Amino acid sequence: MSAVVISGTGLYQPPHTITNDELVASFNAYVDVWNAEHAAEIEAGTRQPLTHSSSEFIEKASGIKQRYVMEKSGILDPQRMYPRLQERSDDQLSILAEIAVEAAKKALAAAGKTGADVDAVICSCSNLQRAYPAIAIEVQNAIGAKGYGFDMNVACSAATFALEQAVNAVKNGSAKCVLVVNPEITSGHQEWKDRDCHFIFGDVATATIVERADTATSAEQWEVLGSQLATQFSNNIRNNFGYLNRSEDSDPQARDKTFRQEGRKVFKEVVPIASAHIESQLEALSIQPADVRRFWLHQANLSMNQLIVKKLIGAEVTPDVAPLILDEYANTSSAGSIIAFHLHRTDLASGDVGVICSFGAGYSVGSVVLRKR
Ligand code: CO8
Repeated sequence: MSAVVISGTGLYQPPHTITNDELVASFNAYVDVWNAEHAAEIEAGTRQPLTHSSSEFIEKASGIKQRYVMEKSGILDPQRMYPRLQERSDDQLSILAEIAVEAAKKALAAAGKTGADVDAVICSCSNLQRAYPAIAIEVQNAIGAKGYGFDMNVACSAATFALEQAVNAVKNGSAKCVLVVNPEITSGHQEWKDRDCHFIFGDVATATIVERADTATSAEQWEVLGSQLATQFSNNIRNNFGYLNRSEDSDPQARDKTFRQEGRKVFKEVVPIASAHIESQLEALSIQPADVRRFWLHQANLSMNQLIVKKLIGAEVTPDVAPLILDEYANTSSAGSIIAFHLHRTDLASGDVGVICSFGAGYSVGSVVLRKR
């Protein structure tokens, strides 16, 4: 059996950025208007006033300085606070497929492949634009790929879970060359009016080519030494948006129909889960954590990543060991660890080992151990 490699990755970066200062200015304007509108109830003590957000808090608590978004004016409009996206006709490429295709083109070029070389497409992300036809099949059609495509969703762990499906497909022979895409338009389901989480997410798309080593021709290849997935039920990150909302006669604008979390609980509970997960996978592969050259981790929180890696290697964590991209991109859900891998790997030497690891809603955690060829 040929080894399985990652032979190329690609990144699509949306055209607009929102800095923390811009975000906080619009949020605070919304708060002032809301408090003025509810002044009588606030005065009577029947409603609590909303509180201003702050850039200092955001950067200190999370490490985030800015985020990329598909559309900016709607998010920053205090009367609206979500993006303004144009509805497209059924014969146009959907926006989620479009950004996936942009990332895919770059990954294909990096791997020295064309769409015709691909015989499976997996679209894996935390928010799918529609129920069907699958976005993956639309991407398959747009790039001229053969074989099959399907969508899957494991929230922030969607990329690593999809990589395992891609590796298994190549190993068992159901595909020779798999394109995994992670289009994340998180701005559509972020709650921009909630001070606790309005700063968390950004939009982006990533793509990865997984193929047999004996067909790979790219200059840079990463052998997949193993992958490991785990889930454990938690309500601490949740979104109740879904196709039964109409039948339930529930309010489509209700708070539970967008992203919400108990951030502090998630932080506390997921750090030990993620570090134990990586440790057990490395042990199974007879690799010492201290021998891992780089950890490309899910990008939700700077301190969280430092704690996870510190638990593993028993030393202070430098950006060289665990690179950070969330300062520029914010949390891009499933795409975060792939962006880190995409942007921070060329300096590694042949034989170096690295770990891609994602963790988040579910809870879910997925890790993929790679060795540079
Ligand atoms: N500005 C100023 N002050 C604030 C703000 C704000 N914006 N927000 C909260 N505060 C205040 C609070 O009121 C509190 O004040 P006090 O101490 O007086 O009560 C104080 O700051 C501390 O608040 P927190 O305890 O909430 O702050 P934390 O230090 O815990 O930081 C974080 C909050 C940054 C959210 C942090 O808890 C965190 O990063 N946790 C980890 C979260 C995580 O990893 N989540 C993963 C979710 S992503 C995922 O799984 C993908 C889901 C699918 C994507 C969907 C896309 C939309």
